[in-house]
Amino acid sequence: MDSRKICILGDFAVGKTSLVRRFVRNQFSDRYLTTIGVKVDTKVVRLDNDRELKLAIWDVAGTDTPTELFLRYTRGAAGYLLVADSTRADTLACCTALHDALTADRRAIPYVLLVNKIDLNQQRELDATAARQLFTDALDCLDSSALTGDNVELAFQRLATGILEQPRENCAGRVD
Ligand code: G3D
Ligand code: MG
Repeated sequence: MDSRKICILGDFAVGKTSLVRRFVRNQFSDRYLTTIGVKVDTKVVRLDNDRELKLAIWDVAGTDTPTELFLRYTRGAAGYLLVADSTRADTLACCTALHDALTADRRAIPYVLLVNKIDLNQQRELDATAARQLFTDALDCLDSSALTGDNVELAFQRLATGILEQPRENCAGRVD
């Protein structure tokens, strides 16, 4: 089966680890440690026309700024999820910094932007409509919630579809 590396990127505590947990195990937990080091989960996504793609999802702590470590860990990725927190508008600036660093480091690769924690509507400072103005080259900008599961599956599906639609010579991130 075709397999690709993807990364989940964004500022501290925006919900990266929670989104991966929701997607891979359909769980939400508020009792686990902040990610220490690298965690790689894999999951097979089923796309239209019965196509399948195995995603190796890299979730790494301490990559909220575009350091050398950040660039090293994203190398070989075929795509990424960029996550902001709807209750903290400033987390979008982090997404911009990470996106710009990645774009400068190599060819642009497909990504989906998520404005997460959309369930916290009383504290909302930001939504996907606002984010879309800034991230015009994103495959999609979606509001999401790792708590309710809103748009989590869809985000990974959109990314997987976008990766498979890449031209053949641009097949970064193969892990098979
Ligand atoms: P990170 O991996 O990006 O650092 P985490 O973020 O997944 O560790 O999540 C940080 C905190 O936000 C956690 O709370 C987690 O439960 C919460 N969280 C993540 N996603 C959502 C969401 O969609 N909705 C809500 N309401 N909370 C979310 P704690 O309290 O453990 O720090
Ligand atoms: Mg984490």
